[in-house]
Amino acid sequence: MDKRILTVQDISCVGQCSLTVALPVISAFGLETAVLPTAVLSNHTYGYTGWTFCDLTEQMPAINERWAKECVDFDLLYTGYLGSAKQIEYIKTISRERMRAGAELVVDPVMADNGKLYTGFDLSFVEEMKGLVSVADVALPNITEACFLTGVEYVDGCTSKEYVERLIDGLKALGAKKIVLTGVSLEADKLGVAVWDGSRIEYRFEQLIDKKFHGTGDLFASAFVGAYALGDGIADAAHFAAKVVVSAIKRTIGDDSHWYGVKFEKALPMITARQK
Ligand code: PXL
Repeated sequence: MDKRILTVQDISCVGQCSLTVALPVISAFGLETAVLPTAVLSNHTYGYTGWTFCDLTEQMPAINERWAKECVDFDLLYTGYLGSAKQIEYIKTISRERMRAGAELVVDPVMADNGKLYTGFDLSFVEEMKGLVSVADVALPNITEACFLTGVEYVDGCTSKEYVERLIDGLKALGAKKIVLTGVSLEADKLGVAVWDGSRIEYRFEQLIDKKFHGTGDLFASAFVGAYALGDGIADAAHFAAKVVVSAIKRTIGDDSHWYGVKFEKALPMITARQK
């Protein structure tokens, strides 16, 4: 039987992030992808001056009830940007009730970057997110999110293995079984991931491109989920996802009008090429 993925995150109608990235990217792996939108926004909240926000929290139990009647189930549940802290409780229920045997919960605790929480998130949301990370099979934070989750101070730019391992230890203590920590830099010209696979830490790096783009975390997580669901080991899946992000950034970087996201569509052929 083919794998069926459920991804839970917002629809930002414009801005190349969250569901408008996850759905095409995971589908490009040849995987069936179902969605549970957490909110609908006119555009994402990073760099725009305002946005509309329609919270879909109470749709979640209603949709889950329908799915229960139709016996809908999933092989992997991947969560991203949430619309409210209450959604965490509903996701835990869906994860208990809608998963096939052996299914995994991948949690990207989307809430912060560059040392700061995103607009709309506060420390009480961080506390709730710790509860979701505690039941994750794979937690996928960036360095800033890992700092908020573990209480370790944020360090910008190059860090040490000792610092990275302190973050990983903190995430393990929360209960995450496997960890993919993104945005790791140990040398000035390299950026990559630190992966805890449940027994050891592995580092994978790509050339640093010294320009930040919005939505790359969602692109990374979506490409990771696709590769992981196809059977790649966790470090290989993370490394493939990093290559997808680098490719999308390279296709975006010369176009100054394209400030709101990356041209991930240009990287889709390297994903469809993997279809089995
Ligand atoms: O890429 C993360 C993200 C997703 N969705 C919305 C966002 C952000 C980050 O700011 O604002 C609505």
